Amino acid sequence: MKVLILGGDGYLGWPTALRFKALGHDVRVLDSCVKRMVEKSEGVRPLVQLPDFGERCYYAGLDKYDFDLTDPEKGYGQLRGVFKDFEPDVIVHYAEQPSAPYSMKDVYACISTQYNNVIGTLNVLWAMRDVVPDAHLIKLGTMGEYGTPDCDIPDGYIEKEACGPSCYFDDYYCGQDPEDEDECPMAGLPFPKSPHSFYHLSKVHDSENIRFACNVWGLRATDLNQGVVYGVETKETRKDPAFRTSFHYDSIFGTVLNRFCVQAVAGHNLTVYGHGGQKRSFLNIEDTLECVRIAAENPPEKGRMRVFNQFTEIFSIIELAKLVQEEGEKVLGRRVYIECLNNPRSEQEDHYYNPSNKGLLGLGLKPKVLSGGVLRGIIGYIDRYHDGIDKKNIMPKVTWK
Ligand code: USQ
Repeated sequence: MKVLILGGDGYLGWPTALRFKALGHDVRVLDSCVKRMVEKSEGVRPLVQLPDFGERCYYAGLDKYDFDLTDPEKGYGQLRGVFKDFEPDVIVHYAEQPSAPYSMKDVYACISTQYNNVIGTLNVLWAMRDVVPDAHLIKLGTMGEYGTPDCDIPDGYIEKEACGPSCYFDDYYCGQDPEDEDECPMAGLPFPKSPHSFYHLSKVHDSENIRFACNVWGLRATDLNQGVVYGVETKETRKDPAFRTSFHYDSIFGTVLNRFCVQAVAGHNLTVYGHGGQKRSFLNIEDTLECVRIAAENPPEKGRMRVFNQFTEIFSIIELAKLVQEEGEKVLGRRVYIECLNNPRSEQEDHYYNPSNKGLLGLGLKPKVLSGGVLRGIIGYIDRYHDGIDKKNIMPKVTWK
């Protein structure tokens, strides 16, 4: 397959490119490196310094494009040129601003997040329509699109089994008695969204735009609603120091489990926001690559935006902190402390949470779970680079209020 990775310089885009190349596919990567610029302006950096984008592509033998696909004058035209030149079968789209706290920082960061994410995706959709209408778009969405509703969360669309006592709508919406066991008359409609940041909202807007483009232009797409990713390396990034990926632990770009592992190594209290009862879905970085591979090898039919919830396990934040505390004390040979901070975000801390991931499991995903030495491996890796930890970027600085 010809695989084009948009956002190929990032935490997930880079190892995805290496994985598809290792599988024997023809891979090219595109990135504007805007994330590296934002890191500088925010005063944060990855744990381990990386070669620049051109160098790492050269070492890895990957052809690259480095322009901004949101550029108002040239973005769309350049993307059309890439599609004409390479004619990708699969376009994996990671080229988005990935941080919820960044999007909540101020009006400029919020607008640049939504502009970058929504406009970038629109350029991809239009260029696909015009040049490669049969290609398969694999778009990274987020589990945060759904929020934490008081009901089960299906793979993107309301299922016919949604009717019955646990129905989340009342008869005001669908005209059906909620006690009825009949098929849900709203089956097939997108599941309602209730995201908890302007970043997560940008992904909701993307999903709607992609679904519309599939409906009216007959494109095909997979929207991967991904949970919180953790992990430091993959089979391919381990092979050469130049292949390492961009691992963040700061309060802007670091995700929670990665942050807790770094905090344990740095001798910092683990920063649980609120009392930590909030539950999230998680997956290992290896499983991100695996899910994208599975999606690529099993494309949907034309005219359809398929949705998969992409995660393997569910934890509350306090559960995770306790796991890191326990494993950290064993690996590091000293006490690890947990601190419950005033929650800087606006989110429910006690809630029902039962999302489905049956779509990807049904296509053969074999989850790599957190137990069984995975945490030990992550903490051990971080400990080797503990000199690179910048402790002043650990505490949260952005609040939602
Ligand atoms: N949290 C803490 N302490 C911390 C950091 C986070 O308690 O030091 C809590 C947050 O309050 C939140 C949860 O951990 O309840 C997850 O926060 P996060 O920063 O790990 O994840 P989030 O901001 O939701 O975003 C991340 C990625 C994003 C992806 C999303 C998947 O940055 O790109 O889309 O995870 S999900 O969370 O399922 O929407």
